[in-house]
Amino acid sequence: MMLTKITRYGEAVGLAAVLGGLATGEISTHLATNLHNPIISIGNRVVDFVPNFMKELVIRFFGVNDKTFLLTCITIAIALLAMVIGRLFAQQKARQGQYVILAMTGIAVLASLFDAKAGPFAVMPSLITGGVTALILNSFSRRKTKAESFGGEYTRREALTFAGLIGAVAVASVGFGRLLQQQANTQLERLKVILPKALRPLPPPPTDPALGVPGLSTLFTPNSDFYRIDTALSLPDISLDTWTLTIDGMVSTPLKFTYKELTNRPFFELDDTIACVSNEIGGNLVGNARWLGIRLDDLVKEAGPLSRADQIMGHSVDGFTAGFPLAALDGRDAMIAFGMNGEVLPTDHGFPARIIVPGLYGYVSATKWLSRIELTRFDEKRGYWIPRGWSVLAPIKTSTRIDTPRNGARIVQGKAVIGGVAWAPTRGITKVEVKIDNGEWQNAKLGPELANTTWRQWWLKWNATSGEHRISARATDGSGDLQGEKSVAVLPNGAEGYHSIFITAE
Ligand SMILES: Nc1nc2c(c(=O)[nH]1)N[C@H]1C(S)=C(S)[C@@H](COP(=O)(O)O)O[C@H]1N2
Ligand SMILES: [Mo]
Repeated sequence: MMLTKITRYGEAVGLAAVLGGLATGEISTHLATNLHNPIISIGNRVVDFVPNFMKELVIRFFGVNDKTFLLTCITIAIALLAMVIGRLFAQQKARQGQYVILAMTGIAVLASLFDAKAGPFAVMPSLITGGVTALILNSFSRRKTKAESFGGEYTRREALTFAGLIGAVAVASVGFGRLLQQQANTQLERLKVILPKALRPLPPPPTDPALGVPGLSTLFTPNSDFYRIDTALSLPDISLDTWTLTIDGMVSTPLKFTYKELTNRPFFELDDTIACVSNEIGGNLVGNARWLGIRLDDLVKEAGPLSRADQIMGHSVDGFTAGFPLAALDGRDAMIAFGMNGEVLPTDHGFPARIIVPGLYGYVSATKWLSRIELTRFDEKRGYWIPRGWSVLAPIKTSTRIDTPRNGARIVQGKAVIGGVAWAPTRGITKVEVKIDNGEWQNAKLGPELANTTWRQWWLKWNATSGEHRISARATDGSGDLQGEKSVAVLPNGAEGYHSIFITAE
């Protein structure tokens, strides 16, 4: 009876001790830049080393919530181990408990060593986390033994456990508070920025057809709904006072700019649809925005690329890299973007600056939290995703998505509208066709074309007869090419195939 009670407390105390350790570790991450708590460090390694097929499965099931899923898994694993440790201590097996803490700390230390820009302090948060956990548990187990020698009063033990829990929660909330405060600082910096207007602003967008077609994607994707894909488990914390952008590598004149210097250059606007190579047919890893920034080709020209350079590689402050051909600067409006849809670039979309190259998938071009542009060679350097099995060259493939009705929907028979978006940056979309059941391909109505870099909305009215229907859609791009019909997987250079849905009219 008494033993089970101790054991139960043991698990609670184990959780509290690990929580206390993690919170202290988290606080220690604020002592220097680029430090991460063990959960983030371990998560970073999982992101780096997890095989492609698993990554695809996770993206398929959790979409843009893949990070939450990963961090939750790691947290649950740590919580389970914390309970095991607590139980070992409660059962007077403190030594075994310490070995488990040591092993966990070892894994975290190892993981943190590989964090981007990891200096000698990288291992500190993990060491502190492990150390504090061990300290809390050791002091608890000593006191417990003492309490038992007094006769093992429950109330005393309960009080001690309670105190331990409260203490840990207090420490944890301090850590959490710091975390929020830190993010608030980045947000404050962002909110203080007032970007210049474009020299020749684009005309205000036309009336959005989505107003008349319920369920159709809006012409521009609001920033809050814009898909987010990156390897960053914690958003980089960047201060504009110290942030700079370097252009170097195979150039005659390496350059370095501050935020102020860059945003004093002439601004232009670009309507461009960006897409992730991992977007499945019918998926939502694609969005359209009005970007605001400066010309990338001008900047590269100023640095003077050497004739042997053939690749432009963006480096992020967090170590991510993306490389695309220097030849892609062929006059298209490649941009260093500082603004998105009338706002300062949101933190999760790359504040303070990112690259946008119309027509290329994000993983080879769209470096967020940009800190360096390196002129290099494809046979010398490869971007983050290339050794992981993805293609070196990655132009965006022509695609169509049916937005409405939703796959599996039950609609009312009679008048209905089928609608969606089609994109083929930088070729543009000239035709979208829809096929209902075994009918002919019918031309859909096309929405306004902002530029050949943006998606086009499309819709088709039909009279839905009672029963089940299969609806497919396909697009033709500005070069007159029909999108690929055969189903092709996202790996290695983007999905192909017509989007088809099944619905029931009743
Ligand atoms: N620093 C950084 N930039 C990055 C990535 C990343 O992991 N880290 N992912 C790229 C990928 S794969 C895509 S599809 C786009 C997505 O941009 P978004 O999150 O603003 O939609 O960002 C690109 N830029
Ligand atoms: Mo991507």
